[in-house]
Amino acid sequence: MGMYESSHLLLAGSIALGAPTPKCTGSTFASLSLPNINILSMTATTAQTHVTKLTNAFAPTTNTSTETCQVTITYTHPGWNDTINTWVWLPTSSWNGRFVGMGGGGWVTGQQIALGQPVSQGYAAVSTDGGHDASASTESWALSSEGNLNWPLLQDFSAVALDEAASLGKSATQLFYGSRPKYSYWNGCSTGGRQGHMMAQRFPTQYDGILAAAPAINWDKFIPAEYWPQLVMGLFDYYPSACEVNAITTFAIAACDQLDGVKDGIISLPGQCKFDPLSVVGKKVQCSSPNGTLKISRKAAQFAAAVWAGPKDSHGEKLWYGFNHEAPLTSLGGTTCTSLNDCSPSPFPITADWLSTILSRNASLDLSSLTLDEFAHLFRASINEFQSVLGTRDTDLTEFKSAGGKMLTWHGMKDQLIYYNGTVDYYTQVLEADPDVHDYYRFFPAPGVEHCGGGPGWYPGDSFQVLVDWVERGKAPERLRARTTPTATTGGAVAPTRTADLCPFPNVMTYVGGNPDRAEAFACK
Ligand SMILES: *[C@@H]1O[C@H](CO)[C@@H](O)[C@H](O)[C@H]1NC(C)=O
Ligand SMILES: *[C@@H]1O[C@H](CO)[C@@H](O)[C@H](O)[C@H]1NC(C)=O
Ligand SMILES: *[C@@H]1O[C@H](CO)[C@@H](O)[C@H](O)[C@H]1NC(C)=O
Ligand SMILES: *[C@@H]1O[C@H](CO)[C@@H](O)[C@H](O)[C@H]1NC(C)=O
Ligand SMILES: *[C@@H]1O[C@H](CO)[C@@H](O)[C@H](O)[C@H]1NC(C)=O
Ligand SMILES: [Ca+2]
Repeated sequence: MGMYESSHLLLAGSIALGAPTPKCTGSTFASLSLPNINILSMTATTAQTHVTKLTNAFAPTTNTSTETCQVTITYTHPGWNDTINTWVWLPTSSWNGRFVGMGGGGWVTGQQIALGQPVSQGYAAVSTDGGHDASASTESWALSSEGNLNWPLLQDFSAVALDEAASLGKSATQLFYGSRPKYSYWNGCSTGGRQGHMMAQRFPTQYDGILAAAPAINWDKFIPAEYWPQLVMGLFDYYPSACEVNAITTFAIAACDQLDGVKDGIISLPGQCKFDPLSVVGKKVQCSSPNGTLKISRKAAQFAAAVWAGPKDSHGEKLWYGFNHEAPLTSLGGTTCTSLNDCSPSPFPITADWLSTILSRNASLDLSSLTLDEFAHLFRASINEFQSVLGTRDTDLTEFKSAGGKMLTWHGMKDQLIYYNGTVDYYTQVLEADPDVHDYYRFFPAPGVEHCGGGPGWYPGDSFQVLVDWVERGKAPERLRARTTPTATTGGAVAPTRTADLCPFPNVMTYVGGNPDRAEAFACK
């Protein structure tokens, strides 16, 4: 943090020297343009940006109020009938000379609200709605009329608006401060992680550094695969309560916890866990809301085994990965219950929308009677129609490498929404294509961490600053410092914060002895 502060002052000082006071008016930005767009409107207003919520990599230690020039650019691609809002926020004083693009989540391309934190840290920042509002239903924007996909908006969400946001944002930054950003970064998790990979793959010169966590790459495969737990319940005609499913997960963690050498509720070596859920059939479990006692059923055990194994078609052909044993199964395998033995399906909305609205072009399609063959058919349609649109898995990063880019990815092994092995799969293929990938793209598995955070594991909260140091000081992260969340409780007591250094894949964070709350107890092997 100390080094960061001094570089911050240095850059701000060098830019302030002799520069005129920037004016936050429409005329300052009047020359903004791109050859393929029509700007419909543009506003620039000065406002105070208040940041109180301490989230993500930019978490400030105190509440901040930053005078900001907030620019909103509304534009269309002629002939596409789309309307995109792109927001550029520029701190009026103490700009740190850097620019950052902020990613979205789920179906959300990006939101203005994401810009507060980077602005409070001196960054010029951009985000875009990609042509659809964050709160809009999938049907309302992804279908242009009944039975017809809105392909332009899907392309905007996938890639097009992201590239333009970077170009417009950097130009606006230059027009405001009189110089281009010295360094440009991407910061995103989930959809934001996919977007970061998209930038590296398709627009390799836009960002010098990319933080792309728990990436929603392989979208064409993992999104339909997210429906698998619901399909399995339908095929078994058994809808287990969250209590029953979570109890099986708890048994699995208990059985495999020690395999990594430390009994801490985390499975750091997932490949070694051979827990058989049938071994806990008949075990009694105490439940609350709904209250009662149940015995683990054979069907619930088979459900867990099928979800851990991952989706397969009726010939037993593997379609995608399953979950690690420590990942909660109730986010995708959700049910709503009136009592312990009266539950109904509650699919995760993104995968349900994907199968109905996107793949079947019918938002009201009834998925509850989907057969295995129909599911496999939709899965293949998803690959055929969307791999090039949203798959985001070009494994040739040569251009990003030549441009001098650096990309940092981490993924929680307890991720309950995006199958962790999909990131392993992608990184392994990039590594096969270029044995030197380590020089510019590193992937850090995070044991015990859920989707983009949460869980008992070690969260790498300093990742963004680590990336900045890699880009600007050539300080490549050999390990990634991470900490457990102090609010995690064990037996009602506040658990101590544990520190560890995550290891770059394919190295494995390995317990070597000593106090397992301290980083020295682990090595990368
Ligand atoms: C920060 O702002 C929040 C929300 O306005 C407020 O509840 C909190 O007390 C503030 N904290 C400090 C340290 O000022
Ligand atoms: C353009 O999109 C709007 C909704 O944003 C819609 O009302 C209008 O019919 C569309 N026009 C054409 C020509 O498709
Ligand atoms: C994930 O991949 C590893 C090998 O890389 C394998 O051991 C493990 O079984 C896979 N897990 C799932 C859930 O597919
Ligand atoms: C469930 O049990 C808790 C305490 O064990 C109790 O407070 C609650 O009222 C019960 N709820 C129902 C619906 O019985
Ligand atoms: C959409 O699905 C619903 C429910 O299955 C069906 O009634 C309707 O005809 C379908 N619409 C189209 C356009 O196929
Ligand atoms: Ca353990």
